[in-house]
Amino acid sequence: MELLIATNNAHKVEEFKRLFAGLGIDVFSLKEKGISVEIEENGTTFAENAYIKAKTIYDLVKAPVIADDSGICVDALFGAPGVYSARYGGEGLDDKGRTALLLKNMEGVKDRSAHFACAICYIDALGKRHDFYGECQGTIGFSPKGENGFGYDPVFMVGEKSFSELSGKEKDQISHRGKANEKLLAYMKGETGHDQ
Ligand code: ITT
Repeated sequence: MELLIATNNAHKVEEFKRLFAGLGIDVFSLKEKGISVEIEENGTTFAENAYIKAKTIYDLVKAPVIADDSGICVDALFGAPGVYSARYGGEGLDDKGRTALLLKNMEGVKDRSAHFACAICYIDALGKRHDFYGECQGTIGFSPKGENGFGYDPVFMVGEKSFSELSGKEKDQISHRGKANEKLLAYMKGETGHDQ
């Protein structure tokens, strides 16, 4: 089975390729299939945005697609940046800039609890939509730590370590994306009648 990942984020592609490795599903990125589209993510929930991305690409290829919409939700910031994680602080900022802004907005804040959230939308070969969701609880650190991962990983602490201080495989075992994907794989296993 071929599965297309409807994302322009190379880090997500890398994580999904790892999560599907050895399961008999050939995972392709949009780039690998020569598809280049800017999709307006105007939903207000992770699930809505994941569906918008998956449906846009499904309509182009009419083949199985998954999309991921994810972000970091900080309790003391009333859930921000949340669905706006990729656009936090506006267009001019990169991962480092957004992370620095988050740390600035958390200056002097005692309650540092936060979670990463991930909605995966799978549209199957027949065009039917399936939604999966995963979360990972943690805290916001006081400075960036570690070199691995992407986005807010350097400031997202799970215990003593940031996501960026974990190996990819260690992150997969506890991450929001890993958990949502586990549910997707369990669904696919039922769909095909064998392990995926
Ligand atoms: P696509 O929409 O093309 O998939 P994107 O990067 O714009 O790519 P989102 O709209 O889902 O993806 O935004 C998610 C943002 O949340 C992402 O850019 C990161 O800043 C952050 N994020 C999500 N998952 C993360 C993770 O595992 N580690 C660190 N940051 C993450």
